[in-house]
Amino acid sequence: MVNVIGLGYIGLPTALMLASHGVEVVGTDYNEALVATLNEGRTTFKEDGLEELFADAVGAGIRFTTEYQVTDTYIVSVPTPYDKFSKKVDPRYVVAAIETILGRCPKGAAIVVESTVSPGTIDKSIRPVIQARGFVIGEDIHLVHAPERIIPGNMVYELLHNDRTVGADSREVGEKIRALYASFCQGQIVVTDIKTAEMTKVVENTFRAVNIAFANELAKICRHDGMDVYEIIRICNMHPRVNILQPGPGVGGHCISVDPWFLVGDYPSLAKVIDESMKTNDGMPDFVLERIHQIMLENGMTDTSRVGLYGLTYKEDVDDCRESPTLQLLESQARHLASPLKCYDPFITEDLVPGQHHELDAFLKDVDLVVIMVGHSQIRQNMDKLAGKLVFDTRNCCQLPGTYRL
Ligand code: SAJ
Repeated sequence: MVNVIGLGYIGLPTALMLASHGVEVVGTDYNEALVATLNEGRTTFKEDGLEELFADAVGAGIRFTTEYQVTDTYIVSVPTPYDKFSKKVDPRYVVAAIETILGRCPKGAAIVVESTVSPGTIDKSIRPVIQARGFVIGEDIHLVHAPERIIPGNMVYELLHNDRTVGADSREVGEKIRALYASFCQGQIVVTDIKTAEMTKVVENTFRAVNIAFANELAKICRHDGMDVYEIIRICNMHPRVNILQPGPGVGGHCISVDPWFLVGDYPSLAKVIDESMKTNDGMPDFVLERIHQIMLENGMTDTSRVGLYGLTYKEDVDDCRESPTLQLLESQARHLASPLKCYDPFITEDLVPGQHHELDAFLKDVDLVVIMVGHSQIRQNMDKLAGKLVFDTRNCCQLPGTYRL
C-alpha cells in the first residue's frame, strides 16, 4: 500500500492515478475540511479529466483520511514555500511529514519526497532528522526524491505521458520506485542520485522563468521604441534554434515564481542571471500598473474605479491564485490610489478582493477600461463583448482594433 501525504495540486492527482492503475492507495492530509470534501465524493480543484480520474480511483478503493498509515511506501507531496528574505527553501512541511512518518513506519520503509526542494535540502534538512531518531538510512529507511513535472491545466495528460526523474541512494531502491511510477507513467523514467534529481527540478523551472524574463525585457525594449514585441518573437521563433516564450503581466503560480529563488538564496554570488530574471518578472505587475496610468491619461480618464482587471488566477483556465500577478498588482495599486480597481474571474467564486464582480456582463457594464490579465477561454470566446471599451491586453489574445498591449 502507498500512503500519499499531502492531497493538494500534485498529491491528489498522483494518488488518484496510482489507485486507478491497480495500486492500493490511502491519501492523507492534515486539512480535515479537504479530506471531508474528498470523502463526500467531490474534488477540491478544477482540472481537465480530474473528475473522471477521481471516479476511477474511488471505484478502485482509494481512501482519504487525516491519519498517517503504517505501510512500506510513502509519497510526500506537501508545499515547500521559500523564505522571502533569505530566498532559501523552507522545508518545514516536508520535515514535519517525515517526522510523523518516522513515528509509525515499519523498518525498511521507503519515503519518496515529491515536493520540490533545492539541491542539497535532503542532505541538509532531511537526513539529519532521520538520523537523530536513530534510523540508519539505507537500512531502516530508504530515501527517494521524485519531483513532479505536470503543468496545471494539463495535469492528467502530463501525469500519464511526461518523462520522470527518480533520485535514490541505491539503484535497487530507485528501480523499486521506478516500477511504482511505471504502473501509470508511459514516459521514460530516469533513475539518478538524489541531489541530481533535486537540481534538475529547480533548473527546469528556472529555465522557463529566465526565458519569460527575457520576453518581458524584450516587451519593455519594444514598448520604449515603438516595436511590436509579439511579431518580433513570432518571427524569431521561426529560426530553428530560437524558442522565446511570451511576455505577460508577471509570473505567478507556486513553481516558476518560487523555485528559481532557491538557487539565488543558496548561491547568491553565482546566480546573477537568475536573480535579475526574477526581479524582472516580479516587476511586471508594476509595469502593467504604469501602463494603465498612461492609457488613462491618453484617454482623459481620471476615475480608477472605472478600470477593471479581467482575471485573478495566475494563468488561463485554472482556479489557482497563488502568487497571481493580478493580486500583486492590486496590492501595489492599493498603496498608490484611493479607489480600488474592479476585477472579475470566472474561476473565482468566493470573495477574494474588494471591487470583485461575479458576473462578466455586470463587470463589463461597470468599467470603461478592461485590462486582460489572464487569457481564460471565456474571454477569448467573448471578445465581441469588449467592443466599445478601452482594452489593454497583457496576454495578446484580443484582436479588436485599438487594443493597447504591453
Ligand atoms: N507565463 C508567461 N509567459 C509564458 C508562459 C508562462 O508569462 O510564455 C506565466 C504564466 O502566465 C504564469 C507563470 O508564467 O503566471 C507560470 O505558468 P507556466 O504555465 O509557465 O507554469 P506552471 O507554474 O503552471 O507550471 C510549471 C511547469 N514547469 C515547466 O514548464 C518547466 C510544470 O511543468 C511544472 O510541473 C510546474 O511548474 C511545477 O509544479 O513545478
